[in-house]
Amino acid sequence: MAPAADLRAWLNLLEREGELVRVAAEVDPELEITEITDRTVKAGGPALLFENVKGSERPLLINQFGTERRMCLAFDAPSLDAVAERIGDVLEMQPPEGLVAKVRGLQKLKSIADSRPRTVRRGACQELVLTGDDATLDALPIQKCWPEDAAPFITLPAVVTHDPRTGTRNVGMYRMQKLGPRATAMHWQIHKDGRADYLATDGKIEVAVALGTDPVTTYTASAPLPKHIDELMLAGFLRGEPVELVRAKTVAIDVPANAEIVLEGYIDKNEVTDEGPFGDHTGYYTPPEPFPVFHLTAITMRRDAIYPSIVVGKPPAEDAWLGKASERIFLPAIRMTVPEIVDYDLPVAGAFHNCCIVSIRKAYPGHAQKVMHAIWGLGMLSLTKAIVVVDEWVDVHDYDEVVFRMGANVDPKRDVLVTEGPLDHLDHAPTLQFYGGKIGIDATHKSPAEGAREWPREIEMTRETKELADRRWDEYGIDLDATARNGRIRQSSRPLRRLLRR
Ligand SMILES: Cc1cc2nc3c(=O)[nH]c(=O)nc-3n(C[C@H](O)[C@H](O)[C@H](O)COP(=O)(O)O)c2cc1C
Ligand SMILES: [Mn+2]
Repeated sequence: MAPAADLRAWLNLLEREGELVRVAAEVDPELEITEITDRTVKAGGPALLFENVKGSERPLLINQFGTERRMCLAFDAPSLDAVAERIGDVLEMQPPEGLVAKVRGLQKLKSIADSRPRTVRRGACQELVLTGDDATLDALPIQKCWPEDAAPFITLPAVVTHDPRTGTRNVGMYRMQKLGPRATAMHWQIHKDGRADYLATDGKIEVAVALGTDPVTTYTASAPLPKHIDELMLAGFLRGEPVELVRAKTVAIDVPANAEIVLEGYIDKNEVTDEGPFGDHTGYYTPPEPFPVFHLTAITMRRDAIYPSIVVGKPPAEDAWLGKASERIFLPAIRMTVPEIVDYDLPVAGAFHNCCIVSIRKAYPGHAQKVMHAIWGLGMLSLTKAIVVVDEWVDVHDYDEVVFRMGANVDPKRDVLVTEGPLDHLDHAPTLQFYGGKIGIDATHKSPAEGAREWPREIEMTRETKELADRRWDEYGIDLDATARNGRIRQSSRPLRRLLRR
């Protein structure tokens, strides 16, 4: 088995796994689909294929990534950590010793070599080629997600550009507000690679937008890779086979051949428009702000193309698991530069950039502060507003335990670092946009070298007594569920808990 080759194969898989519901009833892409999807996502429900969307011939797919199980199915992996391990294996390659290690090393090298996208002559994404007045966004069931949204927004695009200086390809997920039948805004935030390609351009930059690729390729458009790394390489590596590309019809850009729909066009450096308001993944409306304008030159698509969408809003929303996938997949790369990091967690409720809990193998005074500064210097993690550092034995995914350590181990005067730096484009809390305060909380055990008194010992029952109680439990006649019996507090079954459980 390998990850689904295209959206069709993915839908078949979801259907076989009981993970897809086809909705035949007519639904409105204005607000109604959001309400249905939001309820379904928050209940951990299935992917939805709306076959009859008011005002459009095209079906709309949503909630394909809404649960951990579906995210794992997308990667054809037993867990997201297993996906990360495959990357860790390659990153931590050592010169092989012995024949078996050499053969294995060669296989790993081959898997990297095979990740590079491959160009092909024909692609299903070009079964229909619409140019001029025939190319109209009115044909697509674009959602207006929230009541105060300025217009309908394309929410799950893979936007392809090339750096005009180096030619390097970039693929990113940036929402596109519909401005008319042949124009959208392009929400390139200031920290993003797509924005950098645009800023480096004189005059016009060509843009292609793939909608409805295989799930791994769609995911990689959201992955926070360094600028010089092509997202489609990562997609090829994670798929175990190269992404196939065809040359677009009206721009000099290669596009994923398996896409359902491709929008081709250009952006003029000097043309901006007010984008928004948009009900954002912060849980608030992002107010209008100038962004570039994308002009459509062609739409190509499959004859019976399916339009993919996603709704963001108050967390947890469907993007939770796209974010969790990045959290897991990037851990090996983070460990390459900060090896003392054991694990980290970006709480869904913290919209990913608001909070980072990190566990470390603490080795010297000030080590927690060192790791805070490292995170504030690492790629998109640099935008993190609050960092909590705990010791290696603390489960960063268990928020009760993290709060316990924050309460038990922190002297706010000694252990809280307040500093400042770049913040997320969408963060409305800081006084200035893009720049403001950051907080680091050191919840590790402290030593006298850090100004603490002698640290007390944690309570632990003896092994013998635990084994005794295990052996005798039935004799006591106390009926507890298995997790509580192991001494762990039973977790509540609220949907958010379920979403966060791994
Ligand atoms: C559903 C979804 C919507 C997103 N919308 C935007 C957006 O409108 N603008 C933006 O800059 N980033 C957006 N992002 C985040 C980017 O896709 C992400 O930062 C990605 O790494 C950008 O690619 P780049 O690093 O090549 O610029 C979105 C992510 C998801 C999952
Ligand atoms: Mn990029």
